[in-house]
Amino acid sequence: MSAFFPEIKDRIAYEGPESPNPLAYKYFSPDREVGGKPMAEHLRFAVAYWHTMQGTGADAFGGAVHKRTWRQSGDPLVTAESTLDALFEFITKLGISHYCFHDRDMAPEGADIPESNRNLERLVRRAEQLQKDSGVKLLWGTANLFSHPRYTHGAATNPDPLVFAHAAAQVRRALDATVALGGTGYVFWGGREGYSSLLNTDMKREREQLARFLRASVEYGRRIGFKGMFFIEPKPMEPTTHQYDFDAATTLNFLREFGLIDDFMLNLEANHATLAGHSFEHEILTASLAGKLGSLDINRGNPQLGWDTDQFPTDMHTATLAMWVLLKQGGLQYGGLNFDAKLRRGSVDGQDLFHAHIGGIDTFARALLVADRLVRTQALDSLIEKRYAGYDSPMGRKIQSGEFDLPELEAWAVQSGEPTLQSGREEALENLFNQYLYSSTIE
Ligand code: XUL
Ligand code: CO
Repeated sequence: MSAFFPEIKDRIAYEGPESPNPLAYKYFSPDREVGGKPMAEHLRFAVAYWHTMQGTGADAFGGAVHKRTWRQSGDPLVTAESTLDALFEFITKLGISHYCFHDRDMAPEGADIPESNRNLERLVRRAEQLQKDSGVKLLWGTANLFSHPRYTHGAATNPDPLVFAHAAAQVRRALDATVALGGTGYVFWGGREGYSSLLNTDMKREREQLARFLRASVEYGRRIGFKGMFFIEPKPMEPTTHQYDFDAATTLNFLREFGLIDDFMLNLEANHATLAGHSFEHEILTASLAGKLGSLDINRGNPQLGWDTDQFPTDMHTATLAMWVLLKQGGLQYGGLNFDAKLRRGSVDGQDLFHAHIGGIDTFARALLVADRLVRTQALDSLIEKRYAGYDSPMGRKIQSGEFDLPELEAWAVQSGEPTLQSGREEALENLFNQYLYSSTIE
């Protein structure tokens, strides 16, 4: 060990909320029991291969500024191997359990499909060994169907069937890799599945193609013994103007429309939610109510910037509401909390990767503790329930059961007169929520 992060000597440890050590956890204490299971099991944190290991700090205005020792070789396969080794050193030193990858993160694309497949198989074998040695697990795999120039006009939704076939070939092998590495999930993020102009787009066809592609992928995955869950990750825009998987509600509708609803759950990303004009918790609850909350990408956007900045999460408010919904649905059976977050361009040191992940891990660890207390005390739930107490009256029950007609309700309204306007107590509830958020009781 300590080949790539020599400045981090030991595994990051829990030192409690008052520790002055920036390289220690203040709240993440993996074995601490929360609601009957260890904290680490609730959270199942995953490092995102692409941002954490391959991030360069490049943006639309300038190239790579993050130099990393694991990408010094001129040979792409040697670089891929040292990147994989560095990933496992990083996760082990962080003391968390999982990672997520795209096929092309793990292994470089070859000159043709067979060479790409050989590259991936070679790296998957190495990952299998590293997983065995370290105990680190794969949360989910996916295929990068958006970076290569052939996917400029989409992958499954491309007007050219040969592009569709290339995408199918990639998903086939990415599924093979996910199964070999024991992933509990497989993600489809729409990448370039969307359009920028209706002047050149047959939207009906493209949505049907996407559905057919997903159907075939599920069939293949099940055929090779994939026992995990297929996830779709909604995003409203970027790279295309109109992404087909706009948000949770749009994606659920798509899955129902094409008979795919039983085969998929959603992987929801915080920054994608805000781009769609929603809060993260709105998206999470929308999926949860449909029984489709599968996994989370826990980055965040920036209120001043209107694009997918993929920053590390530090906002306790959002994280707590997310964990609150998650606990109430009994956790995530197949998923976990994948960072999908990258360092700011100016954070050039390898050590910054530790600070970023430690902050995100502690944010969600504390959020879990607060959410658990909210669930146990029912502080908010009992008030919400009270707000709807009128439905416990005889007529309220009738309405809930659906056994009423409009004239009957009119007669009741005439007889009862004008309803009393009740306060929603929003400000008082915000104060109560803050009291929980900042309470030291949970520590
Ligand atoms: C893109 C995004 C992806 C997916 C996996 O915005 O979130 O990284 O999570 O392809
Ligand atoms: Co994501």
